[in-house]
Amino acid sequence: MALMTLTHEQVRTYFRDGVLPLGQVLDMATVEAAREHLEALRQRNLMDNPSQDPARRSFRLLMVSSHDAWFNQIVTAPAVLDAAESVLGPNVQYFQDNVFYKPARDGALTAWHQDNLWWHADPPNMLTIWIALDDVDASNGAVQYIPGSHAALIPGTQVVNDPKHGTYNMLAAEQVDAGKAVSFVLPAGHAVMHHCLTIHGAPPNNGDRPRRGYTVHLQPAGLLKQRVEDAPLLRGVMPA
Ligand SMILES: O=C(O)CCC(=O)C(=O)O
Repeated sequence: MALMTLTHEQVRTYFRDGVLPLGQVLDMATVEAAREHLEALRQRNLMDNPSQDPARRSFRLLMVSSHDAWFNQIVTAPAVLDAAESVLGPNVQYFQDNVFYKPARDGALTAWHQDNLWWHADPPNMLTIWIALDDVDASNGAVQYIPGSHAALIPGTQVVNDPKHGTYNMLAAEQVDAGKAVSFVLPAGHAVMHHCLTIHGAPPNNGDRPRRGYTVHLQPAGLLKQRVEDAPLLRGVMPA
C-alpha cells in the first residue's frame, strides 16, 4: 500500500475525536491470506469465546502473531506504522495484535469499554488500528466509537467474567451516551485507528456476513516499562 503518513488535519481529528478512519491499509490478496491463516488458528482451537451471552459466540485470540508469525507482515506494514508514527512519534513499539471474529448471525456484542482499562498506560498514549477482514458496516456489527470520550478513564459498572482475564468491569449501557456513537463502513482491508481511552463497543453480528476484525495495538517505545522486553521495537529507537 501507499505510504500513509497522516495529514495535519487527520492528526488533529485523531486528537480531537480519539478516532480516525484510515482508509485502505491492506490489499485484497493480504486480506484473503489473513482469513486463511485465522481459520487455521481457529481450527487449532486457539481462540477463546469472551461472549457473556450463552446463545452467541465471539472468537477471540490475543497476540495473534505469537501463534502465527505470518501476521508480522501486517503489524509492520508501512501503512500501519506510518499512521501510528504520525500520532505516537518516531519510536513505535509493539504491544499486541488480536482478532475479534464474530460469525454471521451469531457474533456476540462487545460491551462498551476503554482499552486503557487493561493496559494502564501512563500517560495514556496508546492506540489501536482495527482492520476489517470482511466488508463491515452496521449490519454485521461495525465497532462504534464515542468521539471525544478519550479525556479520562471512567470506572465501569458492568461486571464481565472473561475466560482470559478474570472478572472486571466494562461500561454499562447507562454510562454511555450511545446517541453520540459513530461507526464506519469499512470494505475489507480498510482500518480505523482509536485512542486507548476512546469509548467503543460493538453490537452483535445479526448480518449474513462474518465480521472479522484484526487489531494492532501500539505504544510509544518504552511506555509500558514492565512489558518492554517481549515487545519488539517497530520503528525508531528505544529511549534510554
Ligand atoms: O471488534 C470488536 O468487537 C472489539 C474490538 C476492540 O475492542 C478493540 O479493537 O479494542
